[in-house]
Order: sequence, then C-alpha cells, then structure tokens
Amino acid sequence: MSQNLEAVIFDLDGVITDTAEYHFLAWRSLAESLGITFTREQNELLKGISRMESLELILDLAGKSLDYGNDEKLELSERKNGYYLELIRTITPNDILPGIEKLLKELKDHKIKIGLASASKNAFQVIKSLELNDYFNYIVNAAEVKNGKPDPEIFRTAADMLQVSYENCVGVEDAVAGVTAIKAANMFAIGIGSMGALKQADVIYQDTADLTFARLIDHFKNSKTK
Ligand code: B16
Ligand code: MG
Repeated sequence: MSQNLEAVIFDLDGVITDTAEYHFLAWRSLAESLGITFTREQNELLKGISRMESLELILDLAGKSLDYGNDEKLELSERKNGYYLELIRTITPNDILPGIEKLLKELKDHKIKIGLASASKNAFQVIKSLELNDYFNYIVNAAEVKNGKPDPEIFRTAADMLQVSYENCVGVEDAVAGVTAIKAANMFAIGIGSMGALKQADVIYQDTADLTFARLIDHFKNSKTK
C-alpha cells in the first residue's frame, strides 16, 4: 500500500484563525443575560465542541441545566449564534493565523489535497471572509455530522470525500477533543497548543508559524518508517 501523504485536514478555530475569542464574547453576553458568570478559563472547555454541547456545559457549570427545556435551549443557542455572527462580520484575511496561508499554498502546489473538519456551522462563512475558499478541496458541513469530536466521523468524512485513505492523512487540531478524533480516525495528528493538554498528538507546535510544509512532510515520512 502506498504511504504517501495524500491529504491534510485542518480544524478551523485555533488552527486557521482564532475565532475562540468571538465565541467567548458571544457566550459571555448570553451567560450575562441569564445571570451566569462565564470566564475565559471556562471557555477553554468549549474548544472543538458543538454549539449545543457548549450551551449544556455552560448551564451545567452554573448548576442551571434543568432550568431550561429543549425549545428554550435551542432559542438560547440561536441567540448566542446571533451575537457570534455579528462579531465575525469583521473577519478579513488579516485574521489568518501566522504561516497558515503559506502552508496551504505549498500543499496545493504539491497537489496534496486539503480538507476542513470544523465543528462550526459557520465554517463556510469564516473561510469565505478569510478568502481561503480556493485552497480547500472539501469542507465538511458540520450540520451533517452525527457524532461530534472526539468521534472520528468528521475527519473520516473529509477523507472519504477527498477519496484518500485515512493512514495517508494528517489532521491538524488545537483542541483535545479534536486530537482524539484524528487519532481515532487512524490519521497522523499535529497539535497546535500546549504540550500538557495535547498529549495524544504525534507532534505538537505551540504556534502555527512553526508548522511549515517541510516539517509536516518530514513528520509524516518519519512516522511511516518507524
Ligand atoms: P458554531 P472548530 C468549533 O470550531 C469551536 O472551537 C467551538 O468553540 C464551537 O462551539 C464550535 O466550533 C461550533 O461553532 O457555533 O459556529 O457552529 O475548532 O471545530 O473549528
Ligand atoms: Mg479548534
């Protein structure tokens, strides 16, 4: 079986751009309107997980999960999304994290396929605002994913649609749930963030600027010769 790198599948928030701050501000506005204090530290727990799971977690932390029915929770999650959409209206290509566009360009030049596996239902909009559409061969629609990260479904869907085998893919993630999903999908995992949190990743970089095309290829090749 060929062991060439066929595709790189990226997470969005925390890898391509830092929308976590906008998610935080939007959740905090919602939380405040409900009389709940929501901190930046708590926001760390929401990285990579879906909108509804995030709401459940915020209500749980405040001991208020049982105060709201399903319809109310849906309305609350939609309200948060309204705040979020307002905030991301200002996103431009200047918000692309360091080194990422260069990496995308080199992957494309080398005919390595590029996928996006974001839990965000707003991923298409964000990629459009960043003017990165042309780099992606496939963007998974988060609304069609049944099992969110840490389940491997979203990364496998991207690979299936790109028509590549899982073991010839690299996944890039900043969230613990995301790294777990990549490993469960039988792919090589590159973590962006802290060594302590992303232990499961095959390689970790603290900053996107350190993740170059040459390093990515080297890591992948070395993993196949072990
Ligand atoms: P939305 P990623 C994730 O993006 C965020 O990290 C997470 O905080 C957010 O709740 C989730 O998207 C859903 O976003 O409300 O826009 O559908 O890291 O998977 O790119
Ligand atoms: Mg992320």
